Amino acid sequence: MLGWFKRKKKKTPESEPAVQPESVRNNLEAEESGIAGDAAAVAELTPETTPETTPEPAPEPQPESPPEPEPEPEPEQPPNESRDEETTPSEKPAAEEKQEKQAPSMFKRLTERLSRTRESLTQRMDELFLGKKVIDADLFDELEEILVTADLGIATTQELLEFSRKKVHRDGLSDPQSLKKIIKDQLKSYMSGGIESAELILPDGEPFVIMVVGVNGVGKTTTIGKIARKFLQADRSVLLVAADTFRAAASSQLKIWGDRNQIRVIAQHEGADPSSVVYDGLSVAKNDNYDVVLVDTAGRLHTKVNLMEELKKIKRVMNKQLSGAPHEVLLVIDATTGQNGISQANLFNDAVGVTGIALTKLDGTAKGGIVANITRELQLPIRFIGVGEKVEDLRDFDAEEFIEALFTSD
Ligand SMILES: Nc1nc2c(ncn2[C@@H]2O[C@H](COP(=O)(O)OP(=O)(O)O)[C@@H](O)[C@H]2O)c(=O)[nH]1
Ligand SMILES: [Mg+2]
Repeated sequence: MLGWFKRKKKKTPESEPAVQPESVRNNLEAEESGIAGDAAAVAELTPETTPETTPEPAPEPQPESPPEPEPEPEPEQPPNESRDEETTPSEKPAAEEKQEKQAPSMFKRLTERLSRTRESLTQRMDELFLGKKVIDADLFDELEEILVTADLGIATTQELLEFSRKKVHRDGLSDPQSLKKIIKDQLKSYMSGGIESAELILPDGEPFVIMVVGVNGVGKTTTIGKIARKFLQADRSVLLVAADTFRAAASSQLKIWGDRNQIRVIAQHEGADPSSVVYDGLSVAKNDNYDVVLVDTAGRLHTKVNLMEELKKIKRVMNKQLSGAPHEVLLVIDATTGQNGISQANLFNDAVGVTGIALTKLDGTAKGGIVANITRELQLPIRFIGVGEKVEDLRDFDAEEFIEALFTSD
């Protein structure tokens, strides 16, 4: 969990008055499976084209139902999520191997969740290679069609095929299976590009501020709720800041996540200046020594210029309040939007300098090739992937695991 996020120091529990990690953790475990329904119920799915003047009826936040009583006693630490944030880069492969062994069901779940991409990319490739005895021009043509359909993007596809052609030629290969291996390895290399250097370190004695950006409906608020849980499970205190003040429903949705997780949420009235909410939020975070601050922002792209100006201002205010903040500008991209996600990334990157990506909704798409396209085109690390609406469906992105999940023949 949070593999990209290096822990620099461990606070004593007394210095974290805002949350009670132990009880919170138990609570969290108890309601793990119930989270998707409520979040979806208040999700604001404004299409980008919705005119600003036509407010949707804001869905009332669901009344909080008390957490389901947990029938079985929970183990002290969740078995697969307890220690990873201690992982240093050199220890990582061993730790991952261990995790893989401990959690075959997690891996299996990932393969199931990626089934649509597996069908469109790897299974089609398998069918193609099975029917061919030699590597020829026809094979490359058909391969090109498969890769583009899986949303690898034209440029990435061309580069990948060019690389493969050269390697086949240079190594004198003729067996189509060896071509499959070349493609798999190269995809992995695209997906892990730039990630090593992108590790973040918790600042000493100061809150770590994550500014979450992205267009409407991509999954920002839900992703924030899920990330908050990861930090809580790592015994970090978390503060949420509702800087999407555009519609009341947006902060209601965040408050529901906050209530459910017993996390404080800083919010103001609808229409308030988002920068002022952020100012308040960081003041609280500093005064009360929070470890992590997650800032939700608006995503109404049809007023593109205003939105970008607003985000720039938020960023300036953060930095004024806390030098070095935001430590991470996390762009959330909906995998089902395909190439449009790349354009969004460029837009947000130009405005506020994106440092990491959360790619959501990979479960609902056959176009999971977007992962390689994003990492290669944008040279930005993917921190998290979303493969469903449950909390455990937001996973740390691991190129190796992702590729194995796509290529496993199970
Ligand atoms: N299937 C699926 N749905 C997701 C995922 N991530 C978010 N969602 C859903 O996407 C919808 C919009 O999410 P929301 O957080 O409100 O988006 P926001 O407008 O960017 O804040 C909600 O119904 C979420 O439950 C994911 O990884 N898979
Ligand atoms: Mg939102």
